[in-house]
Amino acid sequence: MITAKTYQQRRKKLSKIVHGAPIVITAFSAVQQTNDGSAPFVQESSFFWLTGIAEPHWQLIIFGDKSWLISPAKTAIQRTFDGGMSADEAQKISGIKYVNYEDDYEGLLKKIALKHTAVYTVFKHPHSKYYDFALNPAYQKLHKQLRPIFSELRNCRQEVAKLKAIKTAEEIELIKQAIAISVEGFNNVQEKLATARFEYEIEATLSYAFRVAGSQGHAYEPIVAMGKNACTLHYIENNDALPSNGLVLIDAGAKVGGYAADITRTYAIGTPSEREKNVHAEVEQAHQAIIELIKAGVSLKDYQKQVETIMKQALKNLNLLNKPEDYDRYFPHAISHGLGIDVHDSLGGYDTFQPGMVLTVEPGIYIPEEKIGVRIEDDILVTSSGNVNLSAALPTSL
Ligand SMILES: [Mn+2]
Repeated sequence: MITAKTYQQRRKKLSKIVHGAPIVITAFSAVQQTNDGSAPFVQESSFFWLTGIAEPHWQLIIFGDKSWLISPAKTAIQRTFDGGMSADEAQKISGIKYVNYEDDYEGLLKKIALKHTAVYTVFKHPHSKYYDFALNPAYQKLHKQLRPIFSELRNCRQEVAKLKAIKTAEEIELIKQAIAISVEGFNNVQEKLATARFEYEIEATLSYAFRVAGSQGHAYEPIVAMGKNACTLHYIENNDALPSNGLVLIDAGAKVGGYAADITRTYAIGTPSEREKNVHAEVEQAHQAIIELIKAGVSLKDYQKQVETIMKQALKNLNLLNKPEDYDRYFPHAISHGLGIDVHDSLGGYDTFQPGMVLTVEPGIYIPEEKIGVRIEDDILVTSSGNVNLSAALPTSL
């Protein structure tokens, strides 16, 4: 559990980095799923990291050593249907003394703007122009509110990301719990493989295991993909029949206290072909070799270079590297990403691995023309002397 004291320390650190300038961070808005129904809510990760509040429509103001939470205005009817956190509860979780209501929000910002004309806030993700979905409207809404009040809006996304990238002991504990529950789910899946006939049976096994163990459920849409489906990297339908002989790729992780696990295994069903076994063996070997590269102080550029050497060798051993573009063709995604509140967390823009970083290592080889896709993914904690594979309890074998 993250204590109110920790949230206070985080706000203090961020305030110090921007030299006491005002910071306004918004919670995400709840968004429509269909007709009169809202999509399951997931909080904006910077807001969650600074407050611990997992409800939509709140705002956080930090100015020097003072912080305010702005509670969304709710009608009595909205409260009856949706509940909603009280000021007392919000204070207890976040350690913020001042909880204001939406109606005096602008007045407070205007008072602050008299003392400081520039304001820091989190801008939308720099890669968001490549997303094929609508962004949460909260960022835009907040910027519209701030623009007439402050003369300058400054982006502190990178500063927050840098702080968030180094996990504290209490965060690592939550990630470990999420991993332990995920490992249990994968163990149940292995028992189920002999009788399961459809991908969704494996998904259901994981969902049951994650919830019955008390986690918040899946940290992201789980992937259960046989043969050809495993070559579609974001395949989440999980509706196809499983082969009687072949492979199934499973990418899933539970969420505990807002923190994610992210694990992938590729398992045999019946008797896989020699080729399938060879692809798995190459990925497994590369996975182990890549994990061994990680320790504090190693530059991320060097890491990337060595990963390329290892993956090229693996592809060569499988006769898959005949021209340079084959590399991206058969290994089309990143080897690693940070892990935390966001499943794809930032590594904070550091040049070298830092103690306390948690990241995935997930080599994969995908051969659509042979209907074979293999990925193995573990969650790695960087330490000063090397690393700890937090998901090592789950064997990587077929
Ligand atoms: Mn991943």
